[in-house]
Amino acid sequence: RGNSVKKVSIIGVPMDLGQTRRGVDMGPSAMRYAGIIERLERLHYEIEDLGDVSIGKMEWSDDEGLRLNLRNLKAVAKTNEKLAEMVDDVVQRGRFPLVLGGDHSIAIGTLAGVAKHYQNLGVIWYDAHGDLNTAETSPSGNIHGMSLAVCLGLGHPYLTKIGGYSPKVKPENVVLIGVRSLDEGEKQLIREKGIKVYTMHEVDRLGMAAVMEETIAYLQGRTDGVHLSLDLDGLDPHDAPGVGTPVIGGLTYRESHLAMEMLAEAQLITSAEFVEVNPILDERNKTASVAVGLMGSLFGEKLV
Ligand code: Z70
Ligand code: MN
Ligand code: MN
Ligand code: MN
Repeated sequence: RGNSVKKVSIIGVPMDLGQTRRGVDMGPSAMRYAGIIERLERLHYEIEDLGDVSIGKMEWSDDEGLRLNLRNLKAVAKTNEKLAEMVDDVVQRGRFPLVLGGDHSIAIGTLAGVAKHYQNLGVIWYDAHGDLNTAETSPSGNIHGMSLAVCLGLGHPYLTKIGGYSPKVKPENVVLIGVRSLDEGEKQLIREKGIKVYTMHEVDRLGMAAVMEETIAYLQGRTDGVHLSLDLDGLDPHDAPGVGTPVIGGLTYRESHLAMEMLAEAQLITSAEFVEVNPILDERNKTASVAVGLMGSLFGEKLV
């Protein structure tokens, strides 16, 4: 299973409506420019680039969304519906979906397309944040801070019902890694649902090798596929400066490569997305290059 699938389909999602920093819609271009296709071809994958999903336009008078504390609700929902259909088709055709964001609200569509193909999909959420808010708990109204909650079935039906079913994942099949910024409602939800979380505290105590060994053993035993949702802000801003919400004290470049290499070795991952690359806030496309390097490791690149 997992990365043994040698056919990869790339989908760009130039979405910036799930938050308020413009520029993250250029993430897919930046990662293509940083050489993702050549990188995977060198590893002997057969690559198909499906181009970019078209994004609904921002409605400056999105009164309903704002009233509900769900900024750009309709456009975000519509885009994720299209993404879900594309991802569904990719999995149907026996290929590995590699989704390039875009802000993290796109995980709603990716998981809607992937999860219907599994009885027990696992999710690794590699992120400084939990993205476990609902409209009721969100301090910002930004849907990118709610996408994991939506996939657990919590939130507005426009979002939770994408793909025609809900929930997409069970809380016990989710592992969060790199967390260091949670809102009060998110902490409550984590406790309530018993979601497995490796905060920076655990990463520092155990070391990344042990965190990944535990994560892999845990998910291998209970899932029939695992989606990797990697938010570049999980990394320290020193290594990944081009993100909308940098949080000091994050995972290093080296820890992140180790994590990807261990996932590759375990052949655990069946779909992946790399999100929140914002070239406007970046330094000479560093963050996109780091993202592409991590994809290289995830897909089995080795030094020797
Ligand atoms: C905060 C919120 C968030 C990403 C920031 C931030 C959420 N918890 N997610 N950057 N990727 O607004 O809900
Ligand atoms: Mn835009
Ligand atoms: Mn996120
Ligand atoms: Mn984040």
